[in-house]
Amino acid sequence: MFPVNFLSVERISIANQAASKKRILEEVAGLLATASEELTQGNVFDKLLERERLGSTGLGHGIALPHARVAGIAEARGAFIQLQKGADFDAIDQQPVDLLFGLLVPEEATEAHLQLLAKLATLFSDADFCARLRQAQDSETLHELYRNMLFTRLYDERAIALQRTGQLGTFASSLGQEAIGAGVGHAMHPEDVIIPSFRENGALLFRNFRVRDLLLYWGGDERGMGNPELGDDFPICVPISTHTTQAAGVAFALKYRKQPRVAVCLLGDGGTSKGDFYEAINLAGIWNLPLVFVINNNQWAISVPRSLQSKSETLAQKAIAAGIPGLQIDGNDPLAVRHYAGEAIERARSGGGPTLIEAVSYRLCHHTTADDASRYRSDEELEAHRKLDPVPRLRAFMQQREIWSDAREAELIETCKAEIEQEVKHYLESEPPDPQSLFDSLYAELPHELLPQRREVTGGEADNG
Ligand SMILES: Cc1ncc(C[n+]2csc(CCOP(=O)(O)OP(=O)(O)O)c2C)c(N)n1
Ligand SMILES: [Mg+2]
Repeated sequence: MFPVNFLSVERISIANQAASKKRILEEVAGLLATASEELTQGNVFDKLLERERLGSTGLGHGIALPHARVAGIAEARGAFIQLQKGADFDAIDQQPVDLLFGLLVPEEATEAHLQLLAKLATLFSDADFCARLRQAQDSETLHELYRNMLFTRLYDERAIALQRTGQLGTFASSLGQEAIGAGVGHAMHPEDVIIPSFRENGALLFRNFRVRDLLLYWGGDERGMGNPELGDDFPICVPISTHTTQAAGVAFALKYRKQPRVAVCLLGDGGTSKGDFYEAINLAGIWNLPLVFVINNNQWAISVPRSLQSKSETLAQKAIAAGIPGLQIDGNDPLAVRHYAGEAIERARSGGGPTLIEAVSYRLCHHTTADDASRYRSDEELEAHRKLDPVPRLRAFMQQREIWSDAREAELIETCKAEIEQEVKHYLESEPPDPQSLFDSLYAELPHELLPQRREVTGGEADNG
């Protein structure tokens, strides 16, 4: 074994960068080649291949860029770039391509090494690349993110089984998008306020929402969102984008009270077509609100694909109209989500105003249990995206760093399942809600015409008058 820390494998989305992808790659390769002239003593990339480590990243078996094969930076230092299998370097500008960029650094990074990192960061217009790499070293963060993602996946599976056996209402899974909920939830402070839509199970589970609450909610029981432990967090919002203006209101209140707290609002790609969304980002901008919007661009809004949703090249650029920062990130990379959500949240907390983040992911599930996606999307598309699944991706990354093992995986699955079963038991054994509660949370004062209906469900005489 050679003495390196395998710091990070980054899947950097360069699909929407203005500059030519080919030019960026050529510059990266050139930079590595020059650096290696001074420092190379061995080819780390070859050593990695020898150990078949790349094959186990879960990020796709790639081919090395010929230029980058001279990427070793001294015995234990190096960098490599890898293209998705089958990618044609000359045609790269026409292809949506995943670029895999890895860095190997010694335990004590030298100045030369950090300088190289900084230069690479500039090329990717990513000034915080180094910070992100440092974060990738933090095993505790990785374990917390992974536990949340795995737990969310197992909870989803169980909820779908309950729905299919008539024990739960319609349910929206977050399969394939777990990195978004995990990264955002992890970045929030307990005193912040989440204003969620319905696909952020992981973010909710990082807060005080319990599985039993979520199941009650999807079982049609409002008590699920009534747990006093939820504090100021908002309930799940199914009406599309109506919560975005409410989020602006929440953020205004936090600012007005001079509280160092941040409102975080999650929505889908389809939600960005609503007028409410434009109003909300406009207010957030002009009032410089402590508000972070995170769009889960899972490429579909029920059966409407992203390509028919908006002519806008990215959803992130909608921020330009509101005069606020907007960025598009890889939503299947939990470290990227954690980093950029954290940065935006802390900027908002310190008075720096709102941010719009577009996290690009893919809905590997049906829209909800009431949907059959095979009627409108191809198996090929689904299979292609399955390869980018964030859960095996993070697991492979941790295994590669030797901070995860099959035994730990089995143990974690077992504890998560046991915890979920406890919660399911609570849910199934809950007393049914009082029928009159149907009327209680909708209006401050019940309209006159609903009074007779309320009396009817409480067992009183029907009153038609
Ligand atoms: C105001 C409103 N209109 C229509 C619907 C029906 N509806 C439920 S989900 C959905 C699509 C949402 O797509 P997106 O915003 O991309 O979120 P995703 O479901 O993909 O997470 C629609 C139109 C709704 N819930 N609310
Ligand atoms: Mg969507």
